Amino acid sequence: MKIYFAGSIRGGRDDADIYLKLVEELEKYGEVLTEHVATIGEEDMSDGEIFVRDLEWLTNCDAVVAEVTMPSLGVGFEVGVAQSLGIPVLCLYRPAPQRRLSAMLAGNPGIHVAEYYSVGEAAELLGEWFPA
Ligand code: 6IA
Repeated sequence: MKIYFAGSIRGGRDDADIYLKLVEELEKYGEVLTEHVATIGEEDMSDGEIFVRDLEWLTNCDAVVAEVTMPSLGVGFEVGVAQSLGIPVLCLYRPAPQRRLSAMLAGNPGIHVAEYYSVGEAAELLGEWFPA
């Protein structure tokens, strides 16, 4: 199982610690192609090279798990591409009073949006979503 993990990079890195823990959980279910989303440092790649590499991974993965709490243009784009390719998408979202998830995800019947409040809860959701 090749898993594409999507999380905000230029949209903001406030949730980077959570991405790291989610990637650790995802490694129980398969190969995570995009570990760098959790561990990112400066990469010696142009934006064009990043786009081509990520699209190659995205089009060849079996599942996408996107942490969508921190709004990110890149993550929204990746979710849309995956959906149009028929790749199963799980979006993990932490609700809070001061924010609302985009209707393009929250109202989208073609993807699965799951709310969570702790990494433990997210881990349970992953266990339910991935085939045993
Ligand atoms: O719009 P964003 O930057 O928040 O988009 C984040 C999403 O796009 C992630 O899920 C990644 O898969 C992808 N992505 C965007 N930028 C990069 C990147 N930049 N490296 C890898 N994937 C990326 C490297 C430069 C970084 C040091 C700022």
